[in-house]
Amino acid sequence: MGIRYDWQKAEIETIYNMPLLELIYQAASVHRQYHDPTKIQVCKLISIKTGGCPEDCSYCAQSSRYKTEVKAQALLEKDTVISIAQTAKQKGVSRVCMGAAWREVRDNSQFETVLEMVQEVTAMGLEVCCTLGMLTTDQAQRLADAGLYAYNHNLDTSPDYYSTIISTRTYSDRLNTIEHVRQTNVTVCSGGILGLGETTDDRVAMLHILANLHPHPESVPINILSQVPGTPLENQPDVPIWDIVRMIATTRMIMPASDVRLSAGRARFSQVEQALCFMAGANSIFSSDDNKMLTVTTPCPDYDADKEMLNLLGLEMRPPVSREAKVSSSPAVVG
Ligand code: SAM
Ligand code: DTB
Ligand code: SF4
Repeated sequence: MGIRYDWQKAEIETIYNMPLLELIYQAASVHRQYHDPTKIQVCKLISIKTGGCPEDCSYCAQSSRYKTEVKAQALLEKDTVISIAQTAKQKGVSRVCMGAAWREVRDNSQFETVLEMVQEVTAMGLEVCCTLGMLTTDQAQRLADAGLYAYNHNLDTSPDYYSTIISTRTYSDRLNTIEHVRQTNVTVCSGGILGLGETTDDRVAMLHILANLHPHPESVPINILSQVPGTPLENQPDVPIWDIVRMIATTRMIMPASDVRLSAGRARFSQVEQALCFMAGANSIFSSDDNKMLTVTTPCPDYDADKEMLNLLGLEMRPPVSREAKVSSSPAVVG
């Protein structure tokens, strides 16, 4: 079956609710048609600007509205970012994702510094991703000119549930930024979070929107809520592993050529649980050397521990590709 952009919500719901082992089997089969199943993309997150964000995302440690452990910091120095990227490269990481706790990109000297960071880390032969909040087409083009490989901007949940989680921007704002990135040759990274108190219907509705974007986002992060003390969602129950496996497998089935990233929340899972996620079609992870995702509130497994796990499972770290090679070869952006 080819790549489809006309998924009906009911079809996605049927896939999500399939008997679990059948779902994993089908997703594993689709995975093998579009990807080398022995390769896992390993990414490193760098929080280039931490905390003090004016948005009110109910899950986030970096919102200035909530009293969390995170202290607001200035933009990191370029050399600090380069040095973290160098260590990551030595460890076999192929993608570096720079995150800023901004509502939107502004045309100021900080943006100029970010553009230099993008240029220099790209020149090291790494794929660079940025997640800086909302941006205009012009700003997206400047990032593209600096060599940016991907832009991350998550839909997070369904349109109906969105305003329960975030009141300072709308779903359309999110879709608009994704559209602005699409007007350049930067690839799109967009997914969501499980564990916000959403229903299965919300999860399916989010996947429905992602799977009808044409082309599909080249990468789809599946985050699992890391309950941050001080945020409105601090007391949410843990998402069961089976929901995560279902979500990954469904994502793999409906966006077969995209990378599916087992993102925040992975640290809580055993090697056996993670192996199930890889079998269900996850082919990307974040790994670190400072035991954190973006902030201290969300642990991230260690480079060496991850290498050991990948070895054990017969998996290898995927090397970086250039944006031009990806754009011309990927079935996700053809047709
Ligand atoms: N400020 C930018 C934005 O919101 O697009 C970029 C950074 S933001 C931290 C990127 C994504 O991280 C969010 O969209 C959300 O999916 C995820 N995230 C943030 N806090 C999280 C948490 N506590 N647990 C799980 N995922 C989280
Ligand atoms: C994404 O979807 N997940 C990453 C990345 N994109 C930027 C972020 C996870 C954040 C975890 C929360 C924290 O570390 O505070
Ligand atoms: Fe700000 Fe992004 Fe956190 Fe929302 S998720 S509060 S926009 S850093």
